[in-house]
Parts: sequence; C-alpha cells; structure tokens
Amino acid sequence: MKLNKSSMPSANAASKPTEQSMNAGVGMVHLGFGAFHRAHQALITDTLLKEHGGDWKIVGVCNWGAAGQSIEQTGPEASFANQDNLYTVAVGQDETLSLAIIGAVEQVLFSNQVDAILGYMTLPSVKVVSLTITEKGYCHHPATGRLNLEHPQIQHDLAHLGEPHTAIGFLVAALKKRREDKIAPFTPLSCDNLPHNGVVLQNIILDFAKQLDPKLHDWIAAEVSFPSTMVDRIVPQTSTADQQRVNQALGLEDQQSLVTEPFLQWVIEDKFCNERPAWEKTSIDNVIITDDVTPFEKMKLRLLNGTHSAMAYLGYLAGYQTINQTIQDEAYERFIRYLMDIEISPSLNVEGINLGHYKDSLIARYKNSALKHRTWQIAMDGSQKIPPRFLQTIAYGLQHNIESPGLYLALAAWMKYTRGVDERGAVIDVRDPMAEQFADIWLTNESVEEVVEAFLQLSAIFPPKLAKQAAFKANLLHALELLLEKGAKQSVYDFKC
Ligand code: NAI
Ligand code: CS2
Repeated sequence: MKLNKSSMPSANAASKPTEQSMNAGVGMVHLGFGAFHRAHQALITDTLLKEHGGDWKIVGVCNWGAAGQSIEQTGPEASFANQDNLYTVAVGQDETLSLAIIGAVEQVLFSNQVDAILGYMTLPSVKVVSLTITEKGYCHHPATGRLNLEHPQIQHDLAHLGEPHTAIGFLVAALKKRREDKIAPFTPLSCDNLPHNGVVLQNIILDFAKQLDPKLHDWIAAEVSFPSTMVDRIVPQTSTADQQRVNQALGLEDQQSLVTEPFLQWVIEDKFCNERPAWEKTSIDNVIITDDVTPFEKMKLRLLNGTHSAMAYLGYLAGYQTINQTIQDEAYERFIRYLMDIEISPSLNVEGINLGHYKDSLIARYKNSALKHRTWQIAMDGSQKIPPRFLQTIAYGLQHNIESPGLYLALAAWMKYTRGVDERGAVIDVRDPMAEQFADIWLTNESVEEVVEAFLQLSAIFPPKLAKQAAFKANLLHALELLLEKGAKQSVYDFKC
C-alpha cells in the first residue's frame, strides 16, 4: 500500500504530521525542492507547524535541467501528488533507522509550470522564498560571485521574463510583480553551500535587475533583504536500496523517502524584510539566529565541504565509491585529519565552538555506514565548489606562510578527475557546467605544465590574483605531476602527515 493521508495512521513512524499542521496555510515557496531541503528546512518547518502552528506550509519547485532550463514534468517528483505530498525522512545511524513522516508540503510544482509558480510567489501570504538550487543554479562566476550575463539561460530570461527558466528569473519576475501590485516583498533565502550566500544572491539579483529596469533595481536594493545562512546535514541522493529499506521499516510504499544522518545545523542571519517562521523555537537543537554567519560558514565550507571534496576526488580515483569506504582506509583518515588540523584550522576564527570536538564529529559523521554518500555525487560541479572549498584556504596559506601540500594534492585530484578517465582506464561521467572546457584542455595541451597553465586561465574559477602567483602554480604543478605518476591512493599513502 502507498503512503498517503488515509494509509498514514498505519505507518510505523516515530513522528507524523497532525491534522492542524497539514491544514496550515502556504507561507513559503522553495526553489530546488531536492533531497537536502526535504531533510532539513522542510523537516524543521514541519516540526514548527506541529509544535507552534502558523501558516508556513511550503510549495516546492523542482526538476530544473542541469543547465538551468525548465524541463518537462518528468522524474520521480511526479509521484508526490499521489502521496498527498507526504514523504518519509529516515534518520540512519549505522544499523538503526528512525522514521519521520513530513506533512509540511502543500504542493510540488515543476519548473515549467510558470504561471502556477509565479502565482504562489506573488501571494501576499508567501513571505519567504528559499533556495537550494545547487551552486550552478546561481549562474554566477564562482571566483567573483557576480552574475554571468553571458549564461544562455540568463540571456533567455532577460529577454523573456514572463517565461523564466532560471531561479534568478523567477525571483526577479515575482519581485517585479509584487512591486507593481504594491505587495510587500518576500525574503529570498539562499540555503546553498556558497560563502556569503545571501550576499551572492543579492548581487546576482541586482545585476539581473539592473539590465532590466534601473527603477526595479533600486526598489530591490532598498526594500528586499537577503540573509545569509549556513546549512548542514549530510543527505545523499536516495538509492533504490535505501528506499526499499525504508519501505520495509515503514510498512508502506514511499517513492519519495530519503535517508539522512542524525546531525543537522542551520545558522540564519536575522535580516528579513517580511515575517519569517520562528524555526529557532522548535524542539530541534542547532537552529541558530545570528547577526553574523561568516565564522560558521567558513568553518563548515572549509572543514566539512573541503574534506568532502578531497575525499570525493582522491577517493573516487582510488576506486572508493562512497565517503564511508574512503574514510575507512586508515591512510585516508590520517590524511583528512591532517588537512583539518594543519592546513585548514589556522584559517578559521570561530569563537565559542570547540573546533577539536567539531572535527572529531566530522570524522564520525563520515564513518556513519547508514549513509551511502557517493564520491561521484560530491565530485559533481567542482568548478562551482573548488573556490570556497580549496582555493580560499590555499590563498590564506600563501598570505600567512602556511604550506598546503594536502590541498594542492586534492586540487590536482579534481583536475585529474575532469580528464574523464579513472585510474583503471574507465570513463568518468564528469557532471559540471564547464565539463567540455576541461575535456578540451586535456585534449589540446601536451605537457602537464601547459594543462596547469590552461586551467589557471579559467578566471571564473581561479581569481587572477591567485593564478598569477608563481608559488601557487609551482605547487599545483608538482602535485599534479606526482598524482599522474603515482596515482591517488599511492600519493595519499606516501603523504607525510
Ligand atoms: P538534489 O539534486 O536532490 O536537488 C537539487 C535541486 O536543485 C533540484 O530540485 C533541481 O531541480 C534543482 N536544480 C538543479 N540545477 C538547477 C539549476 N541550474 N537551477 C535551478 N535549480 C536547479 O540536491 P540536494 O541534495 O538537495 O542539494 C542541493 C543543494 O543543497 C546543494 O547543491 C547544496 O548547495 C545544498 N546542500 C546539500 C546538502 C546535502 O548533503 N545534500 C547539505 C547542505 C547543503
Ligand atoms: C557535499 C555537500 O555534495 C556535496 O558537495 O559536500 O552536499 C554536503 O553533504 C553538505 O554540505 C553537508 O552539510
């Protein structure tokens, strides 16, 4: 039997929505209705609705194409309606699973249902529009944080704002309509893994609006606030095995279930231009409202995401399919711990947090065997992830005389990964907006030095100020030559921690 409102009472779940929480009004739209949002913000909002009420149900928008274009209503998300928009979050710790059925979702729309989406985004009752659209969804230059005006989908939306393809186009179209109808703006809330994600979102929205209508630009600049957030919960893409395991435990069939970890954290800048849900008032710990997210986001993006990406590339190339497999290799655990302690921690300045405990907790989280987090998934979109996860820490090290041989090895592993051939000669399905450019660099450059030089010309990734430094290029070249000679696993095994 499928999960839905009538079968839910029979489900084996530790927590379920209430009549009241499911009948709440819509207060939010979420762009990028993917696994992470569903296991994090939607779950916290569901808890808020059950414990404190309020009209904060969510309308989710999903199914964007990788290039940001709207695509047909396909994929598994179509089944949400058949489940009355209910789904299960399974919190896994090694062999144990604890299930929660989430009822905070009012409706799931597809990115080509433009009128319905803009209809919700221009409702006065919708006061927050949040995003987890992946780093590439911002259509920006990761090195500068500014909008890529040459992006084909941005070009489309500037010319056809009534039929937006990108999340940026939807946001500006909705804000434009709210201004015309004298409806107070919603707060756009980025929940993506970008440094200063609210500032990045504000800049690209203003860059877009400036091209369209300077008066709209000025109104957004004056009336709309863009809080930054730090978000944390490891939520792997759900596998069929995961879903079968959850169905077994639930006693019902749920095509939208997902498996995550016990840990979650959400740090939110208290800078909203309209009302917001009181997420911090729920019984869920670790939701922090602050006036400065920066120290938290630097700690998380460099220590967690930086080591995640290091394991993604050095692990995948060594034949490790998941983070859990990678960290079980003692040499890799030693290497990751060294990266955290010696190369990354000196660049952090987090007061009131025991960094030692935080790093211990990261290693324990990576070892959680309930999470089948694929190195291939984390390796995706490296062009967007490398700047905050590796380059900013390396740049800090160059300025403060801190050596970063481990991060150069990880950076070189990303470059080698983009070649599209693994160390057993098998093809790698490289998913990245710049994948073709990377393949071209490897094809058209003879020597390793010419390959490094060509990569360093990619100013969307490598800030010229960093790329021009002789020490940066020399260290990167040395790491790549070592990697090409010895391979990923041997390079990690020989690494002097
Ligand atoms: P997912 O693949 O399950 O969902 C991604 C969502 O973004 C989908 O709805 C997709 O349609 C949409 N999307 C993809 N490309 C887009 C584009 N160009 N424009 C607009 N929308 C686009 O991925 P998941 O796991 O939900 O992660 C999404 C983001 O959440 C990550 O990129 C990261 O920024 C953040 N995040 C993820 C965590 C995780 O462990 N999965 C943890 C912390 C943050
Ligand atoms: C991962 C993140 O896929 C990736 O890039 O590093 O999604 C990671 O799982 C989260 O940031 C954890 O909070």
